[in-house]
Amino acid sequence: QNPERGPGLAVEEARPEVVRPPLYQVVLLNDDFTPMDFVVVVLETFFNLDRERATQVMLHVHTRGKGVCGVFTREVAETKVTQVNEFSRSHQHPLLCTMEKA
Ligand code: TYC
Repeated sequence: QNPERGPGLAVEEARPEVVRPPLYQVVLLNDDFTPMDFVVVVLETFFNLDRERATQVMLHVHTRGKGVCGVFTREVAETKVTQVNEFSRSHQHPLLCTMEKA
């Protein structure tokens, strides 16, 4: 018997428990040296943005100082940050990528 559920619901129903993982914004920082074209390539390559959206995000970062590339679970965000920073360094650009809890 289950009085909490009112009449006609004597049987215990399984209530699927949904747990949402914490999300993290992956953020790109502006600098004075990284070429705009390189930043667009980074956004296309690692964040699957099309050229138009990548250009918008790059210009936002250029004018505002930083901008969100995407929102991911912690491990995915950490991987993106590492990949972008290693890619930038391997091309001798100072471009920096970080993450913030969303
Ligand atoms: N500010 C850079 C320039 O004028 C372009 C740039 C944009 C660099 C976004 C980094 O995350 C960045 N060449």
